Order: sequence, then structure tokens, then C-alpha cells
Amino acid sequence: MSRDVPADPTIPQTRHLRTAVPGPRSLALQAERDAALPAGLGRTLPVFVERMGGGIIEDVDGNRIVDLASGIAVTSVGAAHPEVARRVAAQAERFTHTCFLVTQYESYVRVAQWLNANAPGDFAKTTALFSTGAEAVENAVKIARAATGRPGVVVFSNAYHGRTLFTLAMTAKDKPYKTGFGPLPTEHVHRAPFPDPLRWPGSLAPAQVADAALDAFEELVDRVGADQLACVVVEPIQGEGGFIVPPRGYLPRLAEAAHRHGIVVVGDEVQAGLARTGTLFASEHDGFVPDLVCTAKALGGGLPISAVTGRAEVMGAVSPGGLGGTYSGNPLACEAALAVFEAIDGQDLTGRARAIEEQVRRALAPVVEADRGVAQLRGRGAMLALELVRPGTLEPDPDAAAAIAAACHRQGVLVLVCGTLGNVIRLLPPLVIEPDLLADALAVLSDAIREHIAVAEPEQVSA
Ligand code: PLZ
Repeated sequence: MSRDVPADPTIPQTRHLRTAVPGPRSLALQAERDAALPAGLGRTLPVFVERMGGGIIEDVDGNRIVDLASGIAVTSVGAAHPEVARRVAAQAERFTHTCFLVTQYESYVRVAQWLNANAPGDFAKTTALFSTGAEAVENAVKIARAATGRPGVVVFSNAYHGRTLFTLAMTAKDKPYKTGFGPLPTEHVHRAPFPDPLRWPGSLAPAQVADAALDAFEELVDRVGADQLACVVVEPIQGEGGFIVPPRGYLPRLAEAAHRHGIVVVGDEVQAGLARTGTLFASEHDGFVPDLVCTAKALGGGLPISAVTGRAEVMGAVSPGGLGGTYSGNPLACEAALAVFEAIDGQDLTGRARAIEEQVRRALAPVVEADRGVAQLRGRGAMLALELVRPGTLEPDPDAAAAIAAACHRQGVLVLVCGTLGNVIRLLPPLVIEPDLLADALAVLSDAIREHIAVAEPEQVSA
């Protein structure tokens, strides 16, 4: 399978530590960063990057770190895909920007056509391009309001939709995202419980969790009034909230219920979309067909571009001039997106995502033991996560997640933590990562988990 992946000519696909992580050069830059940047900008791993390729991040100290983050699900094709680099460079020599609202270029139309043809649903679709995920989500809300003449937006527990003021109101987690930023425009934002099979009260079977969550949605609609609700916005697999996969059948039934009430269904595929989960769109796993789909992140292979794709009649409800943005669908980013589409097809990236899932599940199965503090390995394709709990309970253990992530970082493996409760370790490798490199990183992660469990439970390990 790695034969299909273009070999990066310059960076060996092996982990290699020349210094401690972070090394002296990163530490020196870190000091400058701290003086020049506000504390509000977070960071996961305090290294500075020299170059990247395949599944490797090479830092300024010459350390080669395994990338299990993809810049938060962005560089699915790799962070220096030769075709992305070639197209972007060629475009930069022709022109970097026109503002599509002023004068137009073909690549924007080609990106839209590809998304129209490939997004879920066999109805006529149109696409509008933007720059960030939050911008796409906000525009989907604007479009749904224009189409329905209703103000309300239904979102879910654990949802993440962005950091702009409105998407922040839609996002569930308070700290650190909302701290100090209120009041948020929450007046027309209504939150329904997401069917989390692990944490729904009363230890129900997944099908019952789906039923209960649908009942809760109906209750909400009843309470607020369908005539007040423009749209329901849902991540088909929740991302920042903890890689939570809803029970099978829930999403199509949610869409059915929403449609009965004239509510527009918006799928937020910003994190899960574009081959990440083993299908082009995560919605496809469950036959879920939203009216509008938001994509971003992987769409641009690292260049900022996002999209709202959906039913032509809903998209068409906005009057001329109502949608846009100076950089929306920037030509460099459109070229990058076209290269990403080619890579998805040409390198069978959905197949690679499924192969990654198999490899990760096989490698990590031995450490998934609720009694020892690893409640679940869940997700789909190359969007997988481990939930850490206090052994034998469902009590979240964010300290364990942080300690395991830190141990991986010291060993040159970049993993991210997520979850409303901060206790989930997520894996988002570039889809082009070579199996041997992934195996090495998973061995480091397994050891870090075992070591942590050993520390937390000395009597069980020494027995
Ligand atoms: N919708 C489902 O996952 C972005 C956030 C990183 P933007 N997730 C990463 C951070 O801490 O800022 C995201 C998402 C889903 C929307 C967004 C927002 O996308 O491109 O960050 O605006």
C-alpha cells in the first residue's frame, strides 16, 4: 500500500531524536515567542518546525517527530504533498488573489463542481467557498436562516464549531474557549444532548441511546417551536468534543425528524470530512444526508479554504451579494484543493484511512481495558481516540491523558488531547503515513499507556 504514496525525496520516514524534545533551538525560539505573543495562544508541543513530509515533522533541532496530528486533521495528504506544492507555486506565479467577488477564476468553479458531485445526496447542489471552518459554519447558519426565515439553531452537547463569537456560542465547552469573552450571542442557540453511547445516563444499549436522544430533540423542538428553528448543526463524528461516534441510525433519523419540522440539516464535516474516516464524508457511514455540508481543514491540504455545499434551492435563498469575504476561495487555496482531490482519488486515501484504522485497532487493542483506565478506543478510519478514566469507573482522567501525551511528546510522537472532559487522546495521522512509521509511533503510545497504568496501579502490575 505504501507503494501508492509518493516517497518524500528529502525526509527519512523514521523517528529520530538528536536532542531532548524540545531542543535548544526550539527553546530559544520559545523564549522569543513568549515575549512577542499573547498567552492566550495555546500550544501542544513547544517545538519549532523546520520541514515536514509524509508522517514526519522535522524540528529546528533536527529531531524527526512522528505526526499523529496532521495540524488537527488538515494535512491528510501530508504537509508537503508534491502536487499541492507544485500547483500552489505555479498559481503564485500567475496571480495570488483577485477577490472572487471582483474578478473570477476557473479553479474556484472546479472546486465547487467536485464538492457538488461528491457531497452526500443525489440532488442538485451548489457550493460557496470561504477560508476557515468557523466561517463555513456561520455561513451555513446564515443560509439556513435566509431559507427558512427562522432564527433558531440547534446544536449538541460536546459540539465544537469554532471560535468566532457565533460559533463560540454554538460550541459546548466553556473553559478555555469562552473564558472572558461573554456575553455570547446565545439567544437563538439551543443545545440538545448528543447520543454518546459511553456516557448517556442509565447504561442503555446504543439503540436506546439513539431513541432517547431523538426524544430529547423532539422535546426541544416542541419547547422552542419548530417555527423558531432554522437549522440543526451536527458533527457526524464529534471532533474536539472527544471523537464521539453516535449510534448507528441516529443521524438519518435526526435528519428525518428535522425535515418533518422544516428544519434545515447542517453537517459539520470540518474535522471528519474528506477521506479522514475511510469514506469521503463521515456522513456516508450511516447514510446521513444533510441539506448543507461544511468542509474545511483537509480541503486545502494546509491552505486555508472552507466550503458550504448543499441543496441548490436552500443555497439559493440568499440574495445576490449576501455571501462572500475578501479571501473566500482564494486561488492558491483552490489550486491546493484540486491537488487534494487528485490525491484522494489517485492515492486511494479512503482506503489508506481504513488500513490505518485496522492497524491502530490491532496495535492498541491490548491496552484498552476499562478496569485499567482505558475505557474505549473509538472513532473511524484515521480519526481514532482513547478515552482515559479512573480505573474501573467512568470518571474522566484528564491527568492520565495529559501524562500519556507528554510521554509520547518526549519520545518524539505528536498526539493531541481532546474531549469536553479533557480525557481523550486522539490520533489523526496524515493518511499517507507509512505503516512502519505508524507502527513505531503506536509502540511508543502503547508503552506510554502501560507505563502510566503501572504508575497509577502499582499493586496490579507488580503482582
Ligand atoms: N467545526 C468540527 O473541528 C476546528 C480547532 C482548533 P476553524 N477544530 C480545531 C482550535 O483550537 O482552534 C473545527 C472543527 C469543527 C469547526 C471548526 C472550526 O474550524 O478552521 O478552526 O475555524
